[in-house]
Amino acid sequence: MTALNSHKSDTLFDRAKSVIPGGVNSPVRAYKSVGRNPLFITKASGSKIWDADGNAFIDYVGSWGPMILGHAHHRVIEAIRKAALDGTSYGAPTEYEVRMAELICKIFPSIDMVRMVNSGTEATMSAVRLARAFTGREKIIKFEGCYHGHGDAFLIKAGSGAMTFSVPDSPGVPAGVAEGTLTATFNDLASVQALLDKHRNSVAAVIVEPVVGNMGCIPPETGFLQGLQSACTKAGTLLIFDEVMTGFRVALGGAQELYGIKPDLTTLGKIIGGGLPVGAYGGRRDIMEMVAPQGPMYQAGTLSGNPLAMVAGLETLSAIMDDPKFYSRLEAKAARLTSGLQKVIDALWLPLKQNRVGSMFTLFFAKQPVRDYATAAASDREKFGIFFREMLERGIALAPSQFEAGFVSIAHSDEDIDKTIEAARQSLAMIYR
Ligand code: KE4
Repeated sequence: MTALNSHKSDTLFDRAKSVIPGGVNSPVRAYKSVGRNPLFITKASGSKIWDADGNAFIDYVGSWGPMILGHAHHRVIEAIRKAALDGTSYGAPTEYEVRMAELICKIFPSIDMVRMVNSGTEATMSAVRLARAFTGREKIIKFEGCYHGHGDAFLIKAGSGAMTFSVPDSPGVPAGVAEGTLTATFNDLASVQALLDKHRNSVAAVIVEPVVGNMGCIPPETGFLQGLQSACTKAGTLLIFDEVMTGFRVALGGAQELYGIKPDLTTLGKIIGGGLPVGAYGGRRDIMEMVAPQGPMYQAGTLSGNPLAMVAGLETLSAIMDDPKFYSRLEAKAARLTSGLQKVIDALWLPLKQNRVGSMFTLFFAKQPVRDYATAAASDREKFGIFFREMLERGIALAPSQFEAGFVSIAHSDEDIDKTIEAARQSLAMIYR
């Protein structure tokens, strides 16, 4: 393969590193775990992105989830353009926020009220504070390898970039905060029950990625989510579904629609901002009424419910809902990809495993099925890095970490997908020759 010309990206990265920690504004973008400099992107459209050197790639990062329609969808761009002519932020309520809240409450039966914030991290931090305020309890249970943003309480055995860079327990988190976070094993109900029994009446909430994206994609095993819900109900502990990634992704109503669960609180983000900064938390009315100014639990944000983010999200959801076959079409695209990859794996007898839920997927360089942190962590990161680089050389931009999910958008064509499968066949044949 001819080496990718990335001269302009490399130059930009050198400049960036002298003024931005690690040269990036979010660690996983640095490509550190895949052994090359990051590409600096100049534009994107549909399923494609272009870097500073003019190289085009079929993109499976999709801004880490928001780009379910594909990049620069004309309806979203036009909505932002029009709204921007009326100003970019008022620091005052707008009708857009009411429409977004009404739409979320309509789509998610478990959500009676919702508060908009500016990121998934803000959403999960606020949801946990609210659970503690509502229950009067202090501890929370999360799952090893799950990632809920960079709030102190969550950087305990965290996934995503924290897992990628092996800093699952970040320095700077006070011991007192760390003590408040208990960790269980995903897909292992007994590990949850043991903690609830040991810390009886002191666990405010269990927070879970109902379909994990941040160890790579890991689906819940049959009965796991239902078991979580009943264990929480019995213990008087709130169940928080972190659907920042899965909301509107694995189904319009997220994982809770897919698996028939009504969590007490839900966090959302990504898709509901259409690519602009957004997050949200919502749930049972009796809980949400504790949030200021209606109740005593304080949470605020200068740009919460920003009009441009609202219109981008509203137009994204409207475009999805205008197509009654949207999710079946998206499923067919993702299934085409992973069944094509499976044919390559089987033909070459490769020790690789795939997980997929809807349009979230991960190819694990693992000999055993990946069902939790330990089986994910056993993946061959070095081989993944080589695979990532080989795919990039062939015009395919995967998520730059073994511990991230990839995303198929409605804009990915059969041609894109078939090209991806062929690139994977060539790359894997080279790695395992
Ligand atoms: P943000 O604060 O990054 O908007 O959202 C945090 C978050 C919360 N919950 C879940 C389930 C998430 O996946 C995320 C963020 N996802 C990562 C991708 N794994 C964002 C990418 C990044 O950190 O740059």
